[in-house]
Amino acid sequence: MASPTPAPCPPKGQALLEAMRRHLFSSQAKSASLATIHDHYVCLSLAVRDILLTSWVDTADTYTSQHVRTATYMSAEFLLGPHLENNLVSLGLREEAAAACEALGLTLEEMLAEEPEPGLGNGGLGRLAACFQESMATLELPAIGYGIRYEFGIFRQQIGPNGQMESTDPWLARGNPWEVIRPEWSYPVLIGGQTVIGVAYDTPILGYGVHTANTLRLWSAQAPDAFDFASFNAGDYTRAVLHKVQSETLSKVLYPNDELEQGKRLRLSQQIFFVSCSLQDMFRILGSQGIPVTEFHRKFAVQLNDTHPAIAVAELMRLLIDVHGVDWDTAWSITTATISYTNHTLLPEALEAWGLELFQQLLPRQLQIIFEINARFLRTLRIRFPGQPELLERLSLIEEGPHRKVRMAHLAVVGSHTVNGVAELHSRLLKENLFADFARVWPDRFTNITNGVTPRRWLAVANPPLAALLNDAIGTDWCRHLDQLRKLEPLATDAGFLERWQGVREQAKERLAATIRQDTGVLVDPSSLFDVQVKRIHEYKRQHMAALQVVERYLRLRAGEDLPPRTVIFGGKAAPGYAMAKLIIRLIVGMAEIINIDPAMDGRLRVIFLPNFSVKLGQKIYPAVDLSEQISTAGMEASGTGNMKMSLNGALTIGTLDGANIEIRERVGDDNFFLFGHTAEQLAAINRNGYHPMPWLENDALAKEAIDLIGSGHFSEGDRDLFHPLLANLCSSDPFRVMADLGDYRRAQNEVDSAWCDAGRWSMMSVLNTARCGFFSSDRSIQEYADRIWKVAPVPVNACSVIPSPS
Ligand code: NBX
Repeated sequence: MASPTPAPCPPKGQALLEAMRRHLFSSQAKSASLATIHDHYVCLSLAVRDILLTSWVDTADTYTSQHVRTATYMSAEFLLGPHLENNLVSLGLREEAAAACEALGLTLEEMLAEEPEPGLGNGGLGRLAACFQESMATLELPAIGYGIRYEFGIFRQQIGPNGQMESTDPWLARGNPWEVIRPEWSYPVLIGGQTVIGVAYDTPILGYGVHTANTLRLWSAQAPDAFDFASFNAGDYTRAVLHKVQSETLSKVLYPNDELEQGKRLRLSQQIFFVSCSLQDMFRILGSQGIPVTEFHRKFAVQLNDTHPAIAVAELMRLLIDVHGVDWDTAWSITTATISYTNHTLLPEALEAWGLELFQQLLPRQLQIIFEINARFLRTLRIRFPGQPELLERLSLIEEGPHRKVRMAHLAVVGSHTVNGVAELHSRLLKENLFADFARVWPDRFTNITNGVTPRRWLAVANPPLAALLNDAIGTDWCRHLDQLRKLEPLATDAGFLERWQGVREQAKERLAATIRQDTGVLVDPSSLFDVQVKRIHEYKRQHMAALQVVERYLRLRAGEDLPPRTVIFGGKAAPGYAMAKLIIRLIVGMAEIINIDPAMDGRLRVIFLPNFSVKLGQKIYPAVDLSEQISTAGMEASGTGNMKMSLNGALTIGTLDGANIEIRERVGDDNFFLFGHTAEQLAAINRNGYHPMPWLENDALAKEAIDLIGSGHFSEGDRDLFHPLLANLCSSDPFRVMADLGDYRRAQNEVDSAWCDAGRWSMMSVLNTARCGFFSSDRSIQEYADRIWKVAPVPVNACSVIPSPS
């Protein structure tokens, strides 16, 4: 007898639509008539989640059954950005989702706009961690990301007439469809004599075009008991819940400081909290697979994302010795075979050093272990470098003086087998300056791995028209093998292709112009040159130098010079306590106010400060950049990653020889990059002779005029005092050497103006930037970490789940 013909499998869009309808009932408990846009967003996310769950479950099964070697990435920050669109692209379901939305009378854009962004990071370091998670999954590497589930992420920034205003970011207020709580994986952490419990919340990180879905495991703090019965029964209700409140404060909020260490008690508590939970979780995994603890380093590689998790060196020792009964020497070889450390900054103010008193109060046992590590370390040094007490003092894990401190960077270097910087120049300067003494002791411990960014989020998701053009021109392989962009090179002189290229760029610029109008009320001309500097506001990044340049342009235009139309766009958050950074924002806002209403500037110059720069906003900005401003003082920007995102999307860079700019220029070619400024070596020489900005300024009439105009209150409603701290700083110490580079910066900007006037040539240079940027994929960075540091190999995941896929 013939078997009945199976029902035709509905197209995936239809399946998504059905799943959305089902979730409206079963998850949101609503009928269509009551459903809000947010309900629909949640339903779409849950429908997508249902699909990716099979990969997630299969991945966990595969890793568990094959006892795979696993890389773990420990980071206090993961600046993930929204999940929905990224997951749709990874699953190849974006169009299907758009169709499903349409069938419900919605648009996919509306859904995407509803998603709150998990802003669990400050800037570069946190975003790098997120790109790396995605690349590890795409490369099918067994990996776990470990961090903190902050209830409040990076503050929201609003811009008023007085500059930046901060408000909290309650990103979890309406729930989070992308995470799964794992109460069964909870661990106690003893901090200052009190126990806090860390509960795991897991988020799947999908690889692109593969069946792998790795886990990002973030810890949320809970009190061991909801309340203290003795106090409760005695009627003291506040006291009864005191410990609960104190404990849960631990994962409440992300510290909003970028590259500044404040030495706060809560911060050290956050560090030990997430590090201890993560290490205990690794021991649990070992145990569950029947692997002896002495094999820890064979099962796990642990990467420290800067020194925030450096306490892991002492904590792993403690767990091995105190909990698992391993002897010191074995524990030390396991620890140093497991841990490696990435440094992300040379700025001295970012170096973590914890006062001994605080350390003793909060983590007495870990401090004891640090002293023992130090004693043994100094003993070997005394033998190797006899009669050099200053060297020992410089290398010690403890900073001596009236306020003795634990140097976390030293702990990280001593406890690691490998230490890396994040771009060639940065890694060299680490060896020559910050870690020069350590490089003498262990020259082979130091290496470089240049940063990268994920082409999925930063090209496929952020710039669909460009992605479509690439697919059409060179095939679809670029998304997994970014080097394939090289195939574009011959097209850089193809008139037909250049026309399409320009069309794609215009679309992106129109889209950004619409966002600018919505967010600031200012109308900008999409055909003007979009000159963009978006990143954290910091003096070393020199947003004030770009601002001075804008004032100069304004003066030149007012004097009747003919310059091509520009829209200068700034964005970025200032740490709430960083007065100078906030003053820089205030200056840009003041300039924008005056310039944008000046009829003489109409059609020639616009200045925009886009509020609340974030991953989401970045996805709209990067594709629309003509000129990428990467103008940090040479030697100060460890790498930069915004520079890569912009160049990848076809922007030309104006930049100094700093961080990864150097490597970008090497690859895109010096004809396709506007270079200016002193090199790190030249600046070092200038510093040795004693730097003063005045001689530079005295020879520069235009710069003087610009500074005087700012000082006159022109951009501050007549207030001559407002910008005094900024101008006085520039004219006296000028710590970031703005005056030394300003003249050459102007020269390079003039070159930009002339190049822009030749639209055909500009497009060609734009294509070549994209074509030659393949190196800056985070897939390449992660491949290097996996091969050279972690020794972790890919483990492909096959679809093997017994749970049927809903489609
Ligand atoms: O890390 C950034 C660097 O400034 C960028 O150049 C680099 O591209 C990026 C990724 O490697 N650093 C960063 O975001 N933060 C810190 O380096 C940091 C260090 C210590 C600290 C706070 C922040 N206490």
